[in-house]
Amino acid sequence: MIIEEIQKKFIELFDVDPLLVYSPGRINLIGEHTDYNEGFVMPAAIDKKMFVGIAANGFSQARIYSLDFQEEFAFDLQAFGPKKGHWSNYIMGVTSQLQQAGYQVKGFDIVFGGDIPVGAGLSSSAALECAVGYAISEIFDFKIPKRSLIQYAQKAEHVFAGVQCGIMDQFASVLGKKGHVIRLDCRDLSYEYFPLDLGDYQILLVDTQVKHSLANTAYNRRRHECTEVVLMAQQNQVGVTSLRDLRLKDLDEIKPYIDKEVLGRGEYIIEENERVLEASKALKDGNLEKLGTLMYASHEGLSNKYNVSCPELDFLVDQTKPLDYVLGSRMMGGGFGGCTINIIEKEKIKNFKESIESSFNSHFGKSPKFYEISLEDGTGLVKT
Ligand code: GAF
Repeated sequence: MIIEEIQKKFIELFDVDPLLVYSPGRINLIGEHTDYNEGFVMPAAIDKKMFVGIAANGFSQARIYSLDFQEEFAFDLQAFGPKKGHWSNYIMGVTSQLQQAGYQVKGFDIVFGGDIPVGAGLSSSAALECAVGYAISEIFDFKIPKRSLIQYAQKAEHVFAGVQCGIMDQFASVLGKKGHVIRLDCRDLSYEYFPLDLGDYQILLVDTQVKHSLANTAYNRRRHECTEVVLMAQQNQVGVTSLRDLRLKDLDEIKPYIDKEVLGRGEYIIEENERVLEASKALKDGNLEKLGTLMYASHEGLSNKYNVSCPELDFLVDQTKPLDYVLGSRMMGGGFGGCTINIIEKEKIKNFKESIESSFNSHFGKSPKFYEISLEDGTGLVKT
């Protein structure tokens, strides 16, 4: 459907058939906010995707159309800069990174759209950045290595969107693998695929539909607080470059000198890194109960120590706790809204949805959304 819409709009606007590429959104099983602390994460690419139609246009201009916003935008490739709060930043940001890396980007036209809900914590922005980077690489035959593409997309987010994000989202979008989660070490970008065989269970996302307008500011602040802990620890210890290098006992030594809340950020990250490693072992052993317990502990830390949850997310996680058919639940992504990720018995999904819908509604006066997702391959060409 979306692909046909893109093709139709492209021909209407630019009179040629575009090359079509896609880049998926992502989930994250466990390992939240650890990526920018050189820690471990466990994301996967999903079957919700961003699609980009692209063609070279022979000018030195980029002309873009967003299907979702039904809006056109153009920029001159020799002179452009961030446009506060606008979707074009993701496209201009990647273009700028490619130019800085020495790629001679010529004029191009783009029509894009997708089915990744925006603001739900499923990384629609990373998917757009990765799709655009890959699409430009394809039409101009740049053959950009995947790892570089991931890094350009991340940097685009920093410079043009102003979010000092880690690398997890772009990595998962580009290197996702069907049926697998990725355990990524964000320190050296080494990774391992783990098949996700959930048997009678499946992943269900519940979307609070909450989008916090200050989420980006709070995200950048968390990043800064983590740096504060590291700087303090460096006074006592040599060889510390990130929270990844610290253990809980190291925090005892700096406790008297640091704000309690900031110290909590450090504790959470150290514990969450540990949980990702335990979760990989649980997955290898097929111990889904253990995985679920770790997910609940992750939420607890995100809510009470890292302070990135919100009442709606806490409510959704709490609702699952008495249910023996839900193995684990936690908020997912940057936080302050978006989705919870749940591991739930397939047969019980219908009942679960009905009961959560009604309790959420009577509590918050609105309905959540539910997404049953599958794990898919990362960025590529659309086969038509
Ligand atoms: C957002 C960021 F973009 C990621 O890099 C990551 O930090 C995540 O929040 C939290 O784990 O999605």
